[in-house]
Amino acid sequence: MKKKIALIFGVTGQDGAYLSRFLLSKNYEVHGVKRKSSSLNTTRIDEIYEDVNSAKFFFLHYGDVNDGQSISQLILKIMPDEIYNLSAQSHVAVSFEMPEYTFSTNALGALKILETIKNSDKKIKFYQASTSEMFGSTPPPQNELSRFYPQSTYAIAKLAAYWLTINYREAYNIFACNGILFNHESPIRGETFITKKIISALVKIKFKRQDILYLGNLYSKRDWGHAKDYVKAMWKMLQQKKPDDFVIATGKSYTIKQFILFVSKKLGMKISWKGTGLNEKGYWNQKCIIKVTKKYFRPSEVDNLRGSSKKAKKVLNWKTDYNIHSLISEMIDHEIKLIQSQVDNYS
Ligand code: NAP
Ligand code: G4F
Repeated sequence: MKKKIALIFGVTGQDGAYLSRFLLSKNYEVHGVKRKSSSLNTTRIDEIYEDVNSAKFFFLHYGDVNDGQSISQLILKIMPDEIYNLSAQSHVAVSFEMPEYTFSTNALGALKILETIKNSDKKIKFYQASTSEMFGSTPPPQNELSRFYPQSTYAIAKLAAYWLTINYREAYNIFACNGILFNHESPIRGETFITKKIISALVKIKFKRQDILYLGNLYSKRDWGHAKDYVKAMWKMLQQKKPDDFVIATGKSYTIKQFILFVSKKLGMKISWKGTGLNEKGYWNQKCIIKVTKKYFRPSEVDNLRGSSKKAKKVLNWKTDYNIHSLISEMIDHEIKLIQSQVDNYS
């Protein structure tokens, strides 16, 4: 049987790496778009090349979604069956510092891909990486019918891409879907996102490689799942008879402080808290190891995200293999192995 061809924008990111592996396991030929960078940015997918079986069906191309002409040429050359647009300036806090770049990449990037699909002779299916951030200040539980009230340029740009996806589906009969994914994490999550930042720092503090962890708002709530479970939902959306939009979430949410508690318990570190607001501090073995700093607060915050994936469970038969505790354990094990390998390299 002829292999299906998938093209992934954002292949070098957390989800791009998991989705590549998943699609290769489903017998796809996978093409990924990577940006030109001055140093290596393919660490998350390097292993795929080292695997002789998957490397034969895995191809990388240079590209940037801000460069419409090259993106269009690439799509028309590869002529994929499915396109997954995972590319984004994906950090909410950074979008307050780089609003124009974020808007261009996250909104116009999707438009450039959709325009090419519209003008192509082939019926190319399209997945758009939409986000729970679009719900912003709408209280939980959030589902496909909840009101959008974004709180950052990141989320506003994603909302534009969300509506472009729906408009191109309705106006031009394109098989285009929005996956409205809540936070999902993994050992290969970017270092500056909260889960990875906390786990990496607490492991380093325990092994005496770091003294203090600086954080912002400890009281926002997030619904955290595992990226490995979430990329399966992306693929399932494109295998349906009709294109549609789906919320992907665990249905459980915790504050940042509760997340710290789960991690510290697994590490056998008893953290006690003193003070409030910017003076709140976390102590371990009588030493201050966590401090709150204004620097990491956002001009506007999304306080409470907890999604309902009833529709995805029913229509896609989407199931999860992980919960927050197995997610944290896997992330901790990964950080400990990293530290141990550094010790081995120097001994
Ligand atoms: P990520 O690790 O930050 O990956 C983002 C990817 O986009 C990277 O491969 C990055 O390349 C690429 N990229 C950035 N700017 C680009 C550009 N101008 N042209 C082409 N590629 C570009 O993000 P992720 O966690 O895997 O998330 C995947 C997608 O889902 C993102 O769109 C994100 O906004 C969205 N999302 C994520 C979550 C979550 O909790 N993880 C939840 C909802 C939605 P470099 O490696 O070169 O930087
Ligand atoms: O881990 P975060 O940076 O993720 P955030 O802002 O929820 O965005 C992530 O999830 C979205 C889906 O809901 C994606 F669309 C997006 O691409 C990204 O993957 O922050 C989580 C929470 C926030 O409330 C933030 O204010 O943690 C709070 N926080 C407190 N201190 C911090 C810090 N966040 C970061 N990154 N760093 C801190 O020091």
